[in-house]
Amino acid sequence: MSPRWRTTLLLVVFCGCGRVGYEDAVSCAALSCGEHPDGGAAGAGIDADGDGVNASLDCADDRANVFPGAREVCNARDDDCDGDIDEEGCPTLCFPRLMEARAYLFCISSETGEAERLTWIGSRNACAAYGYAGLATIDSSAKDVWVSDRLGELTGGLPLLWHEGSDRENEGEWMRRNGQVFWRQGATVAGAYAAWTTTPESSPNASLEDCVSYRRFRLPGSTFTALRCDEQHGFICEE
Ligand SMILES: [Ca+2]
Ligand SMILES: [Ca+2]
Ligand SMILES: [Ca+2]
Repeated sequence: MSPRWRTTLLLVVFCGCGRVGYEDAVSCAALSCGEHPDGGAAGAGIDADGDGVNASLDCADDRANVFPGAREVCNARDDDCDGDIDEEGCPTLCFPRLMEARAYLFCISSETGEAERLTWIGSRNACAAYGYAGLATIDSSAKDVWVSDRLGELTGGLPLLWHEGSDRENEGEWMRRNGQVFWRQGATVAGAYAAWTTTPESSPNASLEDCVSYRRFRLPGSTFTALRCDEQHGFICEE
């Protein structure tokens, strides 16, 4: 029996939902429909992360997206508490890595092949489909170094990879999805982090190159390159 169907069956029994679809099973696990096998009402007792599952049944009571029956995301973690990590598999040539307990997914080319290449928006959407919040926010020197090191480990090449940031809305004002502006009219915004190889304004095509990509260089600090958003590349997701 596949892990997904094993999970579904477990949850149908577990919650008594009487439904068999995987999404139903997930919503069942989110306690739309019943009681836990300990006889307690759903959500009763200690539930530090507020995911509706008692600590006694939750393999990570400090993570609201981890509980029995949760979606198993490709993230180097056991999300559904069945003891197996990423048993549903990962997208082709996408590799999960953890930085300070936060998961990142590197979808890249490597010696063995190439991950799906997508536009910047397509990459954002793919990250969401893979269970991530969006593209990676590379907003510190420490994270830049960490990403560079992971790419050194994962690929011998220097692929261009989409990450978070664009000036699509206001030309010259580079913003991440969290609303943080990190570069404005030729200068790093105070307290923000930017690491351009060459500054976006210096390109003759600056008005067209509105999305930021990452390329590992010998030294972090010069890893950002502005590209046209409809170019197709690998990408880095962040939860
Ligand atoms: Ca949890
Ligand atoms: Ca699992
Ligand atoms: Ca997982």
